[in-house]
Amino acid sequence: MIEKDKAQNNATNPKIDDLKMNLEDGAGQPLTTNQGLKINDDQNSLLAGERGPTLLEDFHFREKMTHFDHERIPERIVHARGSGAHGYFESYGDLSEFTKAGFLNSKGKRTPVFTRFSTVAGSKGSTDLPRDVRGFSVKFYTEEGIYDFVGNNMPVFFIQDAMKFPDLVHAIKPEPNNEIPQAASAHDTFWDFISLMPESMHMIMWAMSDRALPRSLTMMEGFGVHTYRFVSESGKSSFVKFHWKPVAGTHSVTWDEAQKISGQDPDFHRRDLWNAIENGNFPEWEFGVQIVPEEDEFKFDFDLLDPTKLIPEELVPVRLIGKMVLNRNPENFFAETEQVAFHPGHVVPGIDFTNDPLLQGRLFSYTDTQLSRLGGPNFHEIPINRSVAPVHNNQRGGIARQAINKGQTSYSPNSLGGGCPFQSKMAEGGFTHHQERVEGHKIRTRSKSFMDHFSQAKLFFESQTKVEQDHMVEALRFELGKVTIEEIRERIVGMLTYINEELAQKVAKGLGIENIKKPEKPLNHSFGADANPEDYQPTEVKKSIEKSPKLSLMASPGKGIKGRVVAILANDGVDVASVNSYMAAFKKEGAEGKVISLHAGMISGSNGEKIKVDHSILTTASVLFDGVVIPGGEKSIDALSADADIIRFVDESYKHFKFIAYQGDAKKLWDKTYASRNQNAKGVLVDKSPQDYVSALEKHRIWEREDAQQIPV
Ligand code: HDD
Repeated sequence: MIEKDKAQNNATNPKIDDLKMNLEDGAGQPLTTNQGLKINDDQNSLLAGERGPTLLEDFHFREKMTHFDHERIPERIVHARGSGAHGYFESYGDLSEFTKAGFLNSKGKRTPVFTRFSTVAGSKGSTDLPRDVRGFSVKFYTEEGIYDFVGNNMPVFFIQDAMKFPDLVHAIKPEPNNEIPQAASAHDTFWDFISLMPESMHMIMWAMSDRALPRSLTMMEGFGVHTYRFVSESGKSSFVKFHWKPVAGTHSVTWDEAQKISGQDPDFHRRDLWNAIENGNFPEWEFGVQIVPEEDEFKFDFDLLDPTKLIPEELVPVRLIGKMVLNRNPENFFAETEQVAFHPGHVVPGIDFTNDPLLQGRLFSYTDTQLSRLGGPNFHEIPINRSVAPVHNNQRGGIARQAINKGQTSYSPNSLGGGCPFQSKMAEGGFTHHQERVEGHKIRTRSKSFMDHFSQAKLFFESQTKVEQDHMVEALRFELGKVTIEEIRERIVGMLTYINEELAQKVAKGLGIENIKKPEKPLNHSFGADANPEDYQPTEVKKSIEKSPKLSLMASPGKGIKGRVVAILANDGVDVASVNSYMAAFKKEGAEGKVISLHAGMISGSNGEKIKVDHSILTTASVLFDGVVIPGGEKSIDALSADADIIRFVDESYKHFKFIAYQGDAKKLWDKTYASRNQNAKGVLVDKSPQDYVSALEKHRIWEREDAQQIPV
């Protein structure tokens, strides 16, 4: 533990110190019951005679079995599948001009964090690689209490009002009659709902883009989605949108890869995050804010309170204010990653809410859901959820209460307890809500300023590169191709015409829809029984900017190749010097080379030196790597080129636009691939240095490879 602390520079992480109180380590200890009684036999039940019935008296058996019977808790209703890690946030400077939040107000100030990434629709045991939004939650253990950032890897949402959240989730989850499909949006109920809710179309564009298929949890952005408020010490309020920018850049995998990864390694993202941290390649994100002065609230051609809209970075640049480093894996998945409870309503002085009706609904839902998921109102006492700032109040009792609250009084005001615990003045850090003036009639409605449903969907699509647009067309063809009801497909394609005619045409072609019906109003079917449908229909498309290049995933390639994993194909007789030089080049950059061979164990290089095999070809696949390198060595190449799985490995890497390097004799292997039919194959490095390969890999993929899709694997 102490070793680990040193390596991870965590010696001063107060949350890690706090968690140590609850660490249990059975190493070198006798086995006991939960009551501390030493156990003599944990192998056999207590029987009446050698072949007799088990006795009810067997308290050890009963205790062990009862605990086991209750080991599971309800999974999260959404975001059930997740992976988490500890780390710290370091502030770049002083943001007190805008917010009094202490953790943002001095250069170099460190705050412990626990971060959980998730998929949304799938169950706890589902694959990491569905086409889905990813959750991005960060618990900041600040000196002023817990601040939870609860966002996604996409900056907008499907719906504008929390009232629709149960409907959205019911529509996307497996269908209730047969519980099919798992972790997928490609089914009738999801698209039925969407086809009646044009407000979803901007988010649909994001969900059909490569953002929904991240290469790694460490290579995706995070967004707070809603407009929040910053409040300064003097009470000045500004609007703020939160961003996380991965230092490793934003990268994705292809849909063909994603589907294959789901079979080869459904834990792909979880393993990748875990390994990166264990190997000391700590993932990093920069924290950014878009700040809008209060007086500019109505300056935009969309409503800042509408969570289906983003503020283009070209209009309000993102100011980077700190960095998050994840440097420690949890000790125990259940205790930490499963039991952590996030809530957008956990704020500290200096951060406040807006009237975004989606956010307002969330402020109710998150505590409510923990009551059933974590079993009662004391979930804040679970070690991972415990604040490092002291907690004192008059709450008492409840299931599994841990705190032993002293004293006679548990009410306020009191005189018997000396008035304690006492209220803090604002100047002493007491939280006060921003005094926003509010007036209006009590009505169920949606603001007219929320009705421009298509302009940002259009902006997003038209800001993508050609490659990304093609992927979106394919995604929509796939998703809608799985929809069995023709009218639903037609409705969606009709809606696409409002975003981009060409997009609609291409999707229609893939679905065999010959006559696209540009749908007449009402397009939106989500309004009350007595409402005037006209009031709820999408309004004219507005265009304050034509393009927002920052919306392309490819706009942020990052620097270096940290976190990438490259396959090195080698067998007995391989050129050891070459393997070693690639390995060293990758390690130097925080990436990994993995030796893949025809068998597990060790292989002997051309000079007799032994090399450890990481995976036999039987246990791995090209989709689990970022690229492939084939060093020379006659004997090695002879054996590898006679193996069909190895040839497929290289071809599949080619199909997925990965950089391939081969050396010397390895040409013989390359010549056996389909890919080699193209004399001018792009992204294939022949007899180049490891450094050349590293530089190429920085690009992640060679999307310019026109013939990639033609590889028949
Ligand atoms: Fe939510 C979990 C993100 C809308 C209700 N949500 C949850 C998690 C993330 C988000 C990242 C997982 C937290 C974790 O790792 O434990 N949710 C979002 C974002 C939204 C959003 C970015 C839109 C901007 N959510 C949303 C609405 C509601 C909820 C409108 C309900 C009114 N979300 C929940 C929930 C969950 C949840 C049911 C499930 C488990 C949990 O809260 O703790 O309460």
